[in-house]
Amino acid sequence: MRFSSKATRRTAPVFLAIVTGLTLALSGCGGTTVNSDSDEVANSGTSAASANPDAPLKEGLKVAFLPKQLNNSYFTVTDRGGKTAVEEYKGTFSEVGPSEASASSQVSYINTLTQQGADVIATSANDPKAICSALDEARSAGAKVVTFDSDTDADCRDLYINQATAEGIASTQVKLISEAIGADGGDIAVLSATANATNQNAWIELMKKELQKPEYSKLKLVATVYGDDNAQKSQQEVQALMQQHPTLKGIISPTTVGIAAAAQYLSGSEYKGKVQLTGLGFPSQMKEFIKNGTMKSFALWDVEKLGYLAAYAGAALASGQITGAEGETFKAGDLGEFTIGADSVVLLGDPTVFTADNVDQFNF
Ligand code: RAM
Repeated sequence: MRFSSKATRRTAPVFLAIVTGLTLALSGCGGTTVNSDSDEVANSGTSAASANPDAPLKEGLKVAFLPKQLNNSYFTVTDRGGKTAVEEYKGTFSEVGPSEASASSQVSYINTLTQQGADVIATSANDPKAICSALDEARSAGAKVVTFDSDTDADCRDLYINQATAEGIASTQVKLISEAIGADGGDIAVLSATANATNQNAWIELMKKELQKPEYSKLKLVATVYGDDNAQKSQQEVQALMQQHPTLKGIISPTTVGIAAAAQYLSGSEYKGKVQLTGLGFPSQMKEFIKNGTMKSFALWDVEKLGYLAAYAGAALASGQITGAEGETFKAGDLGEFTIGADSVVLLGDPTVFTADNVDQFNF
């Protein structure tokens, strides 16, 4: 047993209350109706009526994890969670992927997986559209496609496993930078991953909305730059930001690679403790920068559980337990039961905020 958290029943973001009610209603009548208001939920090409919640998980499933890029420790951890799950249900786990996170770098890997007859492809997409036709071919050949972390357009996959609501991720980061800078506010910038990343782009749009709230009227977003989830490029971008915006008061980096690179740069510079930094990072990587005064807080979710959940979702699809339709439920090993929400999205949980008070308590 790997995870200690209690079994929870999760649903998609905004629709929590509605979907919970709907789920109860649906389970009373077979539990497999597709929401006809949404074009996107009918994406699996499989009739919702064909789901058999009692079908056993198949053994011997070929499950491939295809991250944005291999040399990013975030995906080492998601994929480790995926491997644990696949071993639990006696499938064959593999991990393949590019060394850089450019838009189409995943296409050739998908094509190979299709040729090899993968049953499940679990992927964090570098671009919402660039891999869609390759995924279409994979699905036509019989593979189930689960996106996690960074989604494609909804009609390119069977399910998306969302780490936390995009609204929650965005509002948390804006709140943290605001608290770190203090009441006087000032100019801020975003150091993102790649310019095409579905997940970061969704968060940035929502951060912009959040910044329009009256309580953030003294914060002004002056630049968004892209480090491409490459440590060296991310540091160069921070350096350039500081040259172009000498009055900058804070940086939000919604990427584990970007925040670590920015912290490294700031901690060795004249800006340490003067230019605030927050975003999404690993406690194990970021705690030294909390302790040395470079930053005060940051956030993330349970990355290993994200991969574990994605692998179980893929097996539930490939075993016919679910089709990806809203309201269906499946069990994800130690994590318990999950309910599919609107747009075929499954929500892992809430982000955790790390500060000097708790950063030592986490081992990832
Ligand atoms: C990087 C990747 C990933 C993102 C995390 C927070 O590792 O861009 O997609 O979710 O940061």
